Amino acid sequence: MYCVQCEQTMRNAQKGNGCAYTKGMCGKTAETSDLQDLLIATLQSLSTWAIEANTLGITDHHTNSFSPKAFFSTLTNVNFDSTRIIEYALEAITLRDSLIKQCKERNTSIQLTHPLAYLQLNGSDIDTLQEQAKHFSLKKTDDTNQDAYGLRLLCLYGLKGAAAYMEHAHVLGQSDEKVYQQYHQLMSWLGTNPVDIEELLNNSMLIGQMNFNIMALLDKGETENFGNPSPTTVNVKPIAGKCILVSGHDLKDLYALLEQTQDKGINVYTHGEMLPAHAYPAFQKFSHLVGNYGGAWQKQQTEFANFPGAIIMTSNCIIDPSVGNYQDRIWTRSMVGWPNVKHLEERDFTAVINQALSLPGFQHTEIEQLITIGFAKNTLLNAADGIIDLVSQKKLRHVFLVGGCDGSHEERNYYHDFAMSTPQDSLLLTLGCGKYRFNKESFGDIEGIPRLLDVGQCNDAYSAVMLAVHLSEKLGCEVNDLPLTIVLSWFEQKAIVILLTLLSLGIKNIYTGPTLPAFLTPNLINIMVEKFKLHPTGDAESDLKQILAA
Ligand code: FSO
Ligand code: SF4
Repeated sequence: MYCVQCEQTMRNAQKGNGCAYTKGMCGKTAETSDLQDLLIATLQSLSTWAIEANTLGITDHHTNSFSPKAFFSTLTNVNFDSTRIIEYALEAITLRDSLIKQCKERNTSIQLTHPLAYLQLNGSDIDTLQEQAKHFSLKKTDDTNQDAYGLRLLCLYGLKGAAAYMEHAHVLGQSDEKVYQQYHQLMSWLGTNPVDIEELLNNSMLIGQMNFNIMALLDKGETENFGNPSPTTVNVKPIAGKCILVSGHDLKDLYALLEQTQDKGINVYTHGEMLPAHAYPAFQKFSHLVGNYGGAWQKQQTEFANFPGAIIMTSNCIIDPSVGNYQDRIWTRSMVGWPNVKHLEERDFTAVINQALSLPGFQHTEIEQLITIGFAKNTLLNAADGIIDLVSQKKLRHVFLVGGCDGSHEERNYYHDFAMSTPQDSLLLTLGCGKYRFNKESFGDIEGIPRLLDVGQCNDAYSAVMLAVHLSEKLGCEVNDLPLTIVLSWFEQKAIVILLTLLSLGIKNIYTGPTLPAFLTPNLINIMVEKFKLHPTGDAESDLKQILAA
């Protein structure tokens, strides 16, 4: 196996970075990791023919939407089940062959030279396919061009993040043929192992720009389906009664579950990235959506173990449930998978509901603790004039966006320390699961505006960008001239594509950590620092001083 896609990857100065033995730090086995490499090659083959089919006037929405969903299964902490990865690979080849057939019907002499155009799987059993997968390993073989290799990985992981957001948008009824075509172009191009540094850098920016359009689609999907979020208080303590916990990013799953649990005597709790649901009007009609439980994903092995009901993982991040012995109480949905954990392909939650009714539920109601969320695009844009007033009255010095992913490493306390040290005359926007480092602390307010503004999920970075663009338009300046600093914590590939999106928008002086991606060479890091004025995070206090002094 070779995987270097996330922040917690193994780092070794002598042997090189990356999880490369029998199991990754996340628990992904060599078998699943290898099969995921093979799946990516099949998807690149599929994309190659999707482009060709498009030029011949053939568009297949099922094929277009299948690819990002299958690709999503290869992100960190999504799918650890080898049999499901094989199913996706087999489906990719079936869809690809169907496209070849349709293309040949329109152009009998069609012949492609792409190295993956005619990729065939050597069988359908795990051992044979794992053997075949070795030919598609992401392990670097060409030591003479490490920069190109690092950039290929940057593009691959950025594309993975974009694919995840495409799937989230698609679930909410949003897709765009132009985006699908751009995605296929980039997937197919990457399958040729490009080496030109400039082309790789340019295409990494294209991936970022594409993702901006995808995040706009996702925002549209969320608000058209569920309304515009507004500031809302959420209880973060348990209430006595039967219970179901819903984690991940898929609001549609949560909505379906709430409909199916109405009048069943079950309290539903959000976990992790599902927290923003409470702020949408469509969810506020459900009185049995009672609160939010637990912290960020890395705490699930103890928090899920102590949750006395059923648990649904609608997307990332799942980790080994056997550690907390709750593998019988956790259910996966969509592209999520864990071996021998029950999987729901459809939104019929009957079995989960019956299980929750058979489990004890919380025995006591704890004293309520409320947090405030719901500062997404509309609310932020409406607050823009007030923010400008506060700046002109010198009551607001700086706006920080401290967000992204959380993780288990201790260095991530940086984000807590940074947030807690921000001065009283500053606002603190946050999003993603990184906020759990500080979202239960008190930050006070400035003239009635809470200092801590929870924008939503990681993809709601779109809302924060729109606020920045809106403020710069109103003030007649560049986004980079605003008293605004982004402090990003990255863990997995969604965060990589958000970083690429911000860089492609020309946003400079982003602080990012807690460590830099292990797949970037020192030379590439220098390019990032010089070209984009990217700052690796250091010490919270010094970074804050440096930002405020600038
Ligand atoms: Fe977190 Fe996991 Fe949103 Fe990520 S739950 S780490 S960037 O998958 O998706 O913030
Ligand atoms: Fe290692 Fe991260 Fe890959 Fe898991 S996802 S195998 S922890 S690099």
